[in-house]
Amino acid sequence: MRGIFLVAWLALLPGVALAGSATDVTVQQQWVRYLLPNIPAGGYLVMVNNSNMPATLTGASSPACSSLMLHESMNMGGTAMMMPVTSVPVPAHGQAELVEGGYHLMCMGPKMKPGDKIAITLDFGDGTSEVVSAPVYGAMGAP
Ligand SMILES: [Cu+2]
Repeated sequence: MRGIFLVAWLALLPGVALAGSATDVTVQQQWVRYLLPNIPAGGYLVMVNNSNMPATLTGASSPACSSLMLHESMNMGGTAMMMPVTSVPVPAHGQAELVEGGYHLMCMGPKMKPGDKIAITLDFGDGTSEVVSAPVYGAMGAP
């Protein structure tokens, strides 16, 4: 009896550990701006952290991009620039926005057209990932 009880208890452990560390981030308002095949497409969205643990976006990928990078736009001595970043923090019970002029996704080699919906996988620091479907708009953004 005792042996069976121990095995059952151990089997529960991974589930308990997972529940304690799972990212509880809701992704909203996702969309992609597509210009031309040889111009990287920008990806924008809002991440809402519903938990009391800080979360971190650590990467992204999409079958519609040869690579999908995390970027941050900044102003360096009056010149607008963008730099790759390794992560974007999402504070506990807070949110992080990927927007024009701030953190954003950069889709290199975009294979899409306005009107499409592309799948974007967002990877988080706790090892979880989330797939969202993002509508593709043209230069003017949402119609
Ligand atoms: Cu960029």
